[in-house]
Amino acid sequence: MKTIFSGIQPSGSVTLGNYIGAMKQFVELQEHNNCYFCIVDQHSITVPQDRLELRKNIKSLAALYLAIGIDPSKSTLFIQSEVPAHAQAGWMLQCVAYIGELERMTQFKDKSSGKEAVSAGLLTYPPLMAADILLYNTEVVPVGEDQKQHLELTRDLAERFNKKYNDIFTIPEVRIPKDGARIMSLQDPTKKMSKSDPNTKSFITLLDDPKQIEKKIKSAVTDSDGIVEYNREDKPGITNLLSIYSVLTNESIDSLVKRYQGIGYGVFKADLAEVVINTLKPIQDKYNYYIQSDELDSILDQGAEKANFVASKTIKKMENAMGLGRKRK
Ligand code: ATP
Ligand code: LTN
Repeated sequence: MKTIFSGIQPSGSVTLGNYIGAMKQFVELQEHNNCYFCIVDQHSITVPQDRLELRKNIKSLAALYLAIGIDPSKSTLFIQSEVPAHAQAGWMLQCVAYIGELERMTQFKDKSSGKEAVSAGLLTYPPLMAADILLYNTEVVPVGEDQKQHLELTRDLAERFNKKYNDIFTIPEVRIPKDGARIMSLQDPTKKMSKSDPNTKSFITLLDDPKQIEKKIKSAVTDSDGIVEYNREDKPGITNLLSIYSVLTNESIDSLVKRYQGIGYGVFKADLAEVVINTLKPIQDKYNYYIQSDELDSILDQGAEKANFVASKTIKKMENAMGLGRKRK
């Protein structure tokens, strides 16, 4: 049994990329591990958010966690801002991190490039993420490929803290799925599918209805040669669709390629739309139940209580190690 931590930002509607790259693994992992799943709302305000929209997205993400199969009797589900230790530990770790290493993060470079006003929080996002992870003595962090660099920094910060102050942190391992670790945008298959992409045709959300799913897959950018083939370099569009098809059905890419030989993209896309619709239908039914249920608030209250209990102990250790305040037991 290992301690697992992962987080998702309530920065929009959860996409098929988030599901395949991260959430799908959460459900398997909770069976034999001590899992914490977090709605990282403090991370989402590193870029501008509408307050009412953010509130809606937080609740919606909580309901989605439950809808995909997170079981509150097995996992701790909570909201980051309801556990003050995250911001406290985030600050201490900002003081351990160097500006240079934060500026080298590709997510920071991508999200800040071309923007006039870039918040300081966007730069100091990774120490807060490290805090999320290190507060719970996390051993494994399941995430998509794009978070690998942040995980390496988390390990560096933990090692640096342990060496400089006191050996209190467990060094976490990253866990990236073998298939589907990087689902690409349906409109630009060289970019990752992202829930904050302004072009809504570029992603499928877990709450899209069948008509929207059909439309988005039908208009997914491919190429003009009409051959269903896996080739990341030359045919990124159809390759991305093949990956989605394969992870959702467990049918191998080879078998799919054989099955669709000589058949055009139209049929392939129509079949894929059906696969996606059928995968999402039970999730959407459960979502509709949870989003209206009082259970949601009590699950989040219990989650925050459990997380607070564990995280506040780590805060005491961190403060003692750094010499903050007065000695506490
Ligand atoms: P944003 O666009 O607002 O930055 P996002 O869609 O990238 O958000 P996050 O909340 O940052 O989503 O990520 C949640 C989890 O989903 C992370 O583990 C991340 O690695 C994973 N993930 C995000 N996008 C993809 C993708 N396109 N393919 C696979 N995994 C993904
Ligand atoms: N940075 C992540 C979200 C995130 C996270 C975490 C993931 C915040 N804290 C802790 C794993 C563990 C993202 O942008 N996807």
